[in-house]
This record gives sequence, structure tokens and C-alpha cells, in this order.
Amino acid sequence: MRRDEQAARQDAATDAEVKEREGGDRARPPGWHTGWVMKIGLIGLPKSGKTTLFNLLTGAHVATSRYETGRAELHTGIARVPDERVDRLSDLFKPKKTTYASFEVVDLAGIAKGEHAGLEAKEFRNADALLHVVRAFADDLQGAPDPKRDIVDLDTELILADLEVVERRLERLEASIKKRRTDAEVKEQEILRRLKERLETETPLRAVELTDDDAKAIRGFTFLSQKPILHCLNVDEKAIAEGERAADAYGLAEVAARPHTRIGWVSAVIESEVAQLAGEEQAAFLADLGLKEPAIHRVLRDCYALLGLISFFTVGEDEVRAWPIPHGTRAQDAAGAVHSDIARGFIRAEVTAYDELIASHGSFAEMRAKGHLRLEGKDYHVRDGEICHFRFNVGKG
Ligand SMILES: Nc1nc2c(ncn2[C@@H]2O[C@H](COP(=O)(O)OP(=O)(O)O)[C@@H](O)[C@H]2O)c(=O)[nH]1
Ligand SMILES: [Mg+2]
Repeated sequence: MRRDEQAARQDAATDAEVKEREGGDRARPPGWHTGWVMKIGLIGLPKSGKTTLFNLLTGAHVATSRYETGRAELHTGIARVPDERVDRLSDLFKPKKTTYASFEVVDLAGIAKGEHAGLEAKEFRNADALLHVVRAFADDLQGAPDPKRDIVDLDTELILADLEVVERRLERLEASIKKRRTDAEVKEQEILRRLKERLETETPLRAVELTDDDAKAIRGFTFLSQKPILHCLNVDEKAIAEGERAADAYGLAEVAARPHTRIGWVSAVIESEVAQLAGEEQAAFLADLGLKEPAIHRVLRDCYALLGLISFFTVGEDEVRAWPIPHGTRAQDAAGAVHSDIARGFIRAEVTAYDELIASHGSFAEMRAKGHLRLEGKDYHVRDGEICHFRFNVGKG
């Protein structure tokens, strides 16, 4: 969409639309609901390698191109999170089915400098976190890479997009408060004025500390600069050996230290080759490169952590499964990830640590005898790597 069209459309936005957005389906639910999938959005300059990375993360085969296609692209896929613990549990229980934790990945249209109007699209707003693909490989057409500049430029676009939303809302609030003053609107005005000040000094909202109440009050705006971000350097295939030091080499230590910000690296070209190999061939190729595992595995785990997700496991002969839940999820909500009926009829969770289960060779009888099986109530905070078995009541209502 062109900027002038965008501006016209924004002017036409009504309070009702803003309200609708506030109650929008992507506002994160308070508990953890069955079937809820977290979403990461790929963002970055055109030709930075977003679609190449999308294919690697999701195992898709979307065509990539060196030249501008002129088409707005949007692809959605599911990424599986590699987890050695799941492999091990699967070996132990030999289930019919093994399921890894997953999240959704959206390959968004490229955003160039000055194009923040395009960020208004709901696909950007709906992402729970952003994966910024940063070109760190030389390219004849685009010249030498400059990751630091690209990171600053992207943040600026996110900040400007948020500032427009805040200013628009403040104008409406002012008019509305003049007509009829309500406490809720005065409070909202106060919060938004504070955010506006910060945005004007180029602070992304992810770096602004908010009380729980304030965070809740602005949740519906789904501000872009508030989303956690992973800047993933797409390094030159010839520089793969220095991948680990890429962040330092490009002077990004300060960026890495910012709140809700991570720096990662990958060589999309090399990973595409790795992905075409299997078994021993792949292992040999990785060993040649000095890698212990495909670099994309690390990126997948970084994305998972960026989304604030941890895994608990359920085990049995039917299925061994990792369930993604946000850090700090209550046991009853964790049960709801498995099935809403289990949350509703929740009695207790039988919980054990992954290491204990491995030490007991998967024997629950042995763990019970050793006292390694804990019974926890609905408000217990489930921790990463715990194996949970939920006791519940399938009552009549
Ligand atoms: N040399 C090099 N080329 C890359 C790398 N990653 C992507 N490319 C190429 O850059 C072009 C654009 O990649 P694409 O994934 O379509 O970028 P997007 O526009 O960000 O989605 C393609 O020709 C890719 O093969 C890389 O790490 N090194
Ligand atoms: Mg693309």
C-alpha cells in the first residue's frame, strides 16, 4: 500500500476500529488456551534472506529470488523446535507418536527505510515476536553489509509506526474527554502521553518498563516496537567460522544487552545445503564446518525463548509430547494446553523433573517409591522440562 493511501485509510479509522483492535483476537489470553499457537514474524529489508530463512525454519519450499518480484509475499508455516529431551523420552517410551513443540512463522513483506506505513498491516501487529533477518553477507547489487545501520533503521520504522498509532489515539481521546470525561479515558491518555515521550526520544517500547496494569491497558494496541526481537545476522558463507563472533565484529554488543532483544546468526546459504543432507553425510558436512548441529536448530530455540515459551512433557506409550507454554504458566492453564476439559476438571498435577525420569529409566513406580513424584495444585508454576500427568474429573458440568 502506498503511503498516501495508507494515511487516508488511517484517517478513516474510527474509535470502533480501535476498540475492536483492543479486544482483538491476538491480544494474549490471560490463561493458556487449548490450541493457542504463538507466532513469530520475519521482518527485514528486501533481499536480506527472509524467505530463505522461512524455508529453513518451517521446512517449506517457497521460491526465493535475487531480484524484486514486485509481489507482496506472505507465507505462513509451522516450525518444530528440536529438543534432545524429547528424542531421549521417545527412545525410552517408544510411543506410537512423538510430537515436538512448535510455533508459527510468518514471512512478511520486506520493509525498506521510510516504509513504516506498510507496518500497519495486521500480519505485523499479530506477531507475538519479531525475527529480524539482517544481511551480513556481501552482495554485488546491495554492496557491503552494515548490520548496525539496518538494525537502527528497522527500529526507527517500528517506533514511527507506533508513534502514529499513539498520536492518532491521543487526538481522539482528547476530543472524547472534552465531551465527556471518564476515568478510564483519562488514565489511558496519561499512559499514552508517557509512551509518546519515550517514542519521541527514539526509545522502543520494549525498553520501557510498565506496571502490569499499564501493560494490560495498552495490550490491545499490539505496538510493534514493544514486541521482543531477535536480530539474526545472515552471515557470509565464507565467514561461517567467525559466526560466533559476528555480533562483536559488527559492534552489536550494546544492542544485545537491550531488554527483550537477542542477537543470533546463521548462514542461510549453508543451512540450505545442510538441510539437503541427512544422517552421516550431514554430520560429516557439519563437522567440516566446525558445527555440532545445524545452526538453524539454535535459531529455532532462540525464537522459542524469545516468544517466552518453555516446554513441559507428557509421556506414555501412545505419545511423547512437548507442550509449549509461556514461562510462569499455572498448572491448571498448562492442563488447558492439552485439553480444555482437563483444565476444567483439574484436580492435581503429578510432576517430576526430566532428569529424575531419566534416572529412573522411565519407571513411575520407582519415582513414586523414591518420592520423586510431586503432587501440585492448580496454582503451581510449571517449569521447563517437567513431566506432568494431570488428574482430572470428567464431571457432568
Ligand atoms: N550470498 C548469500 N546470498 C543469500 C544469503 N541468504 C539469501 N541469499 C540470497 O539473497 C536472495 C534473496 O533471498 P530471499 O530469502 O528471497 O530474501 P527476502 O527478500 O528477504 O525474502 C536470494 O537470491 C538468496 O539466495 C546468504 O546468506 N548469502
Ligand atoms: Mg521474501
